[in-house]
Amino acid sequence: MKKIYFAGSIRGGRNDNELYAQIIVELRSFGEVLTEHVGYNSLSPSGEVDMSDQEIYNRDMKWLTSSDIVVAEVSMPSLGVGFEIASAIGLKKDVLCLHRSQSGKKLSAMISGCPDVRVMEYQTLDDAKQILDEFLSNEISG
Ligand code: 6K6
Repeated sequence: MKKIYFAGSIRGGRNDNELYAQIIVELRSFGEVLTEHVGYNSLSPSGEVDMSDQEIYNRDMKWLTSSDIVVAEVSMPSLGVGFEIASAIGLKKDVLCLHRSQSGKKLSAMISGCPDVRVMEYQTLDDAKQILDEFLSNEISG
């Protein structure tokens, strides 16, 4: 079973967390999603968790290293997601970035201009699902 690392904004802002949860449901049909908590409603930017930032970093980097595929929803700008994308590139992972065209924010040129990531614009959840199906079917068969 492929391991999928899903990245989405946490301290960058939680406006899209329901969307993340729906993307995670879709990702589950292609493999094991290591970072399901990114979609949790209960995870607020200021919410308390029983882990230090250092523990979170160490755990997430371990998961990122062990993953086969990285999918990031990048409509809500997040330093952590940008860091994860750059780290994933360094680790030679295949990275798909999903950006919602109507988010009102233009994607950072450091992501959209990067030749090592696939960036896909989408409008609806159905569009996103179709993009994921295409990307992940190729990944899984390839
Ligand atoms: C405590 C309070 C709120 O959230 C927490 C727990 N924090 C995190 N737990 C798990 N993963 C995290 C946490 N903070 C950041 N990450 C990772 O960075 C996730 O994998 C996200 O993809 C990304 C979000 O970065 P920020 O900069 O938006 O927080």
